[in-house]
Amino acid sequence: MKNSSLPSIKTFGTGGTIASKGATSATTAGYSVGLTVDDLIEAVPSLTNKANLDFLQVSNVGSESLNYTQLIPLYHNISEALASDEYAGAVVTHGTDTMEETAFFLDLTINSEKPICIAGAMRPATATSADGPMNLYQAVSISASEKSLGRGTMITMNDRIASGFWTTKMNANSFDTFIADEQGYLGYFSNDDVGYYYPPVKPNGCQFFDASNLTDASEVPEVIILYSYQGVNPKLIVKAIEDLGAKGIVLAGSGADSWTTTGNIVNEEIFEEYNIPIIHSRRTVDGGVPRDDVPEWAIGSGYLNPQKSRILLQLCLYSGYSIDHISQFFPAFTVVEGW
Ligand code: DAS
Repeated sequence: MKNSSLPSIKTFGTGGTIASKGATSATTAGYSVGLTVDDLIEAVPSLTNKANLDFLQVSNVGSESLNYTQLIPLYHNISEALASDEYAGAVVTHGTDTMEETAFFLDLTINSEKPICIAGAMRPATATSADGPMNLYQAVSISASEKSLGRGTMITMNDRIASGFWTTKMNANSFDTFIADEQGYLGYFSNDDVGYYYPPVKPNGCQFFDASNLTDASEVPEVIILYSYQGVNPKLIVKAIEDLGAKGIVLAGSGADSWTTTGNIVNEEIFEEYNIPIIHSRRTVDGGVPRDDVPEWAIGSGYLNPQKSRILLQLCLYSGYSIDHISQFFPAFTVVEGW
């Protein structure tokens, strides 16, 4: 029975460590997904003081196994929930490994002022001091708060509220792993209070893509990320396009995006032959790609890391945009008018 004085929040389960069980209470690695979203909600009785919760299990896997096959239904289900008067916001429980990709995708495609909070955990539910229950509690509280309107998709873990657009998983093991070092946090959760450092604002470069007609993963063009290292094989790009059907390439270049001299020659030849967008991003964890570092036929990713650049490029290609048009969607490192 719903409490009419509380907002209703729809919670979507996708799997991840937050829904995982280990062999002992000391197990913090080598566990597997074994709980459903209703188990997670049931484990936090105080949620009933915050919101009326409905839930839907969209998938139940580690986030490394997620792709558009799960993301598309997740997108449609969230869009539908937020479009109805019934729900004030949405929460997604998710593995942390690719959480930033789902957050980025939803931030670009969900057309709603209502909040979406994605929460996960670094310890399985069976571990001593598991972080999942508090992260879920905070995510529901944040999505249920009117202060969260107009802030897009957020990642909420470890008392911090972070932008789904910018935030990256920085540490493979520690609780405090979701960080946007350059852009900072949006807010905090402290002693049952939601607080924001700024009024609602969308990040520069956060454009809306209409995915309402997107129904199948096969409709999303293939974009492949190539990773730089000393002696990287310059022909990988050829394989990616000719054998694997890539319609766009993201380079995770060294430093601020450098690629080998031979590789740059092959890349330019490939660009001339196939006329597909080649985005220069960086393998470094943070920082931007300066405009002047990027060959004139290529596109710099700005501050976007390779995995976020891939999603943005896929949405641009899905929307049928030209290369010139696509280049305008990538946030420039050099601040220009309109940014
Ligand atoms: N199991 C990994 C995942 O689902 C890690 C995690 O959730 O923390 O992403």
